[in-house]
Amino acid sequence: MELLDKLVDGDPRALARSITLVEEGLKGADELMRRVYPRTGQATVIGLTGSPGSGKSSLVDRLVTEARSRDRKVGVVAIDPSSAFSGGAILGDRIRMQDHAKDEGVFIRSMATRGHLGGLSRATSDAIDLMDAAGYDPILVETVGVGQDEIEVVRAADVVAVVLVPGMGDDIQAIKAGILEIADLFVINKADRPGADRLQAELDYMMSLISSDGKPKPEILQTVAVRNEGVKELLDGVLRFAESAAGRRRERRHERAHARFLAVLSERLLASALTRALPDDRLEKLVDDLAERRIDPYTGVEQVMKQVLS
Ligand SMILES: Nc1nc2c(ncn2[C@@H]2O[C@H](COP(=O)(O)OP(=O)(O)O)[C@@H](O)[C@H]2O)c(=O)[nH]1
Ligand SMILES: [Mg+2]
Repeated sequence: MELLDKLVDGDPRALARSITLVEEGLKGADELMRRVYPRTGQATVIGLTGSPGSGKSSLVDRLVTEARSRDRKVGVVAIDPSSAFSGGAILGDRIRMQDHAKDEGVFIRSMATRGHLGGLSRATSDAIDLMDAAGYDPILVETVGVGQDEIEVVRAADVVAVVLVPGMGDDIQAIKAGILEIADLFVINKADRPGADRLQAELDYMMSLISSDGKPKPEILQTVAVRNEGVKELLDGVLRFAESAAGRRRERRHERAHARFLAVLSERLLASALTRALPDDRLEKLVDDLAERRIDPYTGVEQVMKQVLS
């Protein structure tokens, strides 16, 4: 398979084409993934999450430069929250990332959250695998910490860094509990602003209340992305965690494989239900029947399942 050979050779165009092929589920995608999969599992996957504007893209940009200075090829997956409010942020990302555009050792890919029918984590995992097979390591995944889908995506990383900013004061109570739980490491970015130490103390206290289940307390690091301060330490910190016993690399990969399999299975089952049992306007008609109470969802699904499994 020519595409695979080029991909493994590290040809960025082949990588870009492969990701599109798989993301859109085009002909040859399954075969490609079948061949790629045994070559994956090499790269360290670093997830960065946090509120919009906390400086994730700025940090990713600096981390890329730092990793490049260590002679590593770096992959970046940026999950675009496809909503109006972030339009500006994404534009900013593009401009920032242009510095790396001519560097063949850096591969950046954005993925939209929309249009995946719940398959965002599947598509992201595939993109990560393809980058991995092409020799990119580490792979950075940036996503806003909202929505179940995006949390799934970042959870699948070997190490998850949650980015916070000072000046939130008592609002720290308002940080979504789910986000705190997935943190392997906290980054207080914009530490040039007042309140970084106070936030660190609050986080420290909060984590001492939460993490009593034998899990070590997440490390807290301060950074100033715009001045490249703390970035080296951040890269060291995440890599150290990913390699450590606390990183539970095997366990995490097991969890990831489990979630991945179920994601592919459900995506395929859904697609097959839609094409085999509910083609054309059959879904619309069924929905009408449901809305008008002519049929209940369970009976509807049972009928569809019969056709899918027949
Ligand atoms: N003062 C200060 N501003 C920062 C820092 N890091 C990022 N910013 C700014 O915060 C804004 C949002 O950054 P961005 O990286 O796009 O955040 P993202 O939405 O989390 O990806 C930009 O205007 C950055 O220049 C920092 O350490 N200190
Ligand atoms: Mg961003």
